[in-house]
Amino acid sequence: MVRAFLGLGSNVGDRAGYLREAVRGLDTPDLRVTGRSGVYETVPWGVTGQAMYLNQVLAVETTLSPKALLGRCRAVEAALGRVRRERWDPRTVDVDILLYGDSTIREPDLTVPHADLARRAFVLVPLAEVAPGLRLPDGTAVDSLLAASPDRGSVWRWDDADAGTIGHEVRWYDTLPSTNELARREAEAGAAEGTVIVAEQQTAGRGRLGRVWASPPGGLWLSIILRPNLAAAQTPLVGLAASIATAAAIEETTALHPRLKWPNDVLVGGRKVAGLLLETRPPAWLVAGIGVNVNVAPEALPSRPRYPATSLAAALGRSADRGRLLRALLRRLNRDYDEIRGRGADGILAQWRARSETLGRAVQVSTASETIEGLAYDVDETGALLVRTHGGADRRIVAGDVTGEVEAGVP
Ligand code: BT5
Repeated sequence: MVRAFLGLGSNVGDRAGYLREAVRGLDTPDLRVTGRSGVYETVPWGVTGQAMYLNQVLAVETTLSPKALLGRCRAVEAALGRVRRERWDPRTVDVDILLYGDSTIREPDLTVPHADLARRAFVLVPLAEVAPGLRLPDGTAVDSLLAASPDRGSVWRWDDADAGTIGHEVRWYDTLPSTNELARREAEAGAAEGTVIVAEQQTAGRGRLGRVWASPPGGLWLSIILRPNLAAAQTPLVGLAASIATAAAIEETTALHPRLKWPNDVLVGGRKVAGLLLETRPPAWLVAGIGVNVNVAPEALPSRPRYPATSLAAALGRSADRGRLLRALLRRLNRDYDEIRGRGADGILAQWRARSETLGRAVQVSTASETIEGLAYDVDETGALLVRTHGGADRRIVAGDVTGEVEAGVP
């Protein structure tokens, strides 16, 4: 019996399902699966625009030779539908031999330890979990490789609760002009509801009304393709839900307590940490673009923003985990989006009111045609802001920028 370690990866379709099937296919009398790590989600490495992977590492005990084990891995891949063409093709499931006892093998079709093992956090993290204290044949400790791994932050634990419509496929790009721009094109071309597009940086990130959105590396810049089938007047509710999800995800993954500024800004300590841009062609599609200043240095933010700005890293004094934040956001949005479509606006409005920085304040709201001053006293069932002017008239505002008292409290 030889103890070996296998690496599993999947980035199309029901990824977690493929991993489970692969474990079932591998576990046989001559190849016993004796341990398995948790499932981790990872940013695809070495490519741009591919869906994120799920990865897992298995500990096995086997009587198979290395060649026979390789044949078994290929057979399980083939049974699950993977066609090997290009090295970086999307894969239903990929099964690699990471380690085979203390052997070092250098042959054309088999390199053990696996060539990527020492460098890639998506292998090292689950390997260290399934075999604490493990050393490679040359004596190197897996833990020390992990400590030196540059991409540790691009690997996070996956939760089966993350398997909702929104985020079933998250495509990760290095650089895009604007994730919203690509998402709109993809939505027009028929992309599935819930497809998410993320970019490490944007060269033409945009805010509302044609404004520029600064999108340097370190932030979380994403767009979500939705097909909510709501009346046009109700689409702002999706914006409220997305900003609530953003605030809730920040709260869940950091110690911060974000507040919301109408319509869709997320504030930390009175400063804007995230903004939202909804673009829609009802009833066909709606794209929710979300920009979160995560690990963005204050110098990389606009020097004279319309509203005081900050980043999570600046507020926390340390960097924050973008992957966990992304998943927490998508999980929450899945829930609230279903609720809006099923039960209506009440739950979302209650959550928004509870986090609101705008309600109960004297505000100035600039719309396309005028500036309205008064007390912001509520939002209605479509997400419009209700303001009682100093003259006592009630105004309902569908789109605008809030300034005034809200800013007075900001240093
Ligand atoms: C927004 O606009 O707040 C919407 C931001 C949406 C950005 C996301 S990123 C992913 C997706 N793809 C895109 O191309 N966009 C979306 P608005 O409320 O109009 O705020 C824009 C104003 O905020 C600018 O005029 C600046 O003054 C300021 N600003 C620009 N970049 C900022 C940043 N990174 N953080 C805080 N404020 C910023």
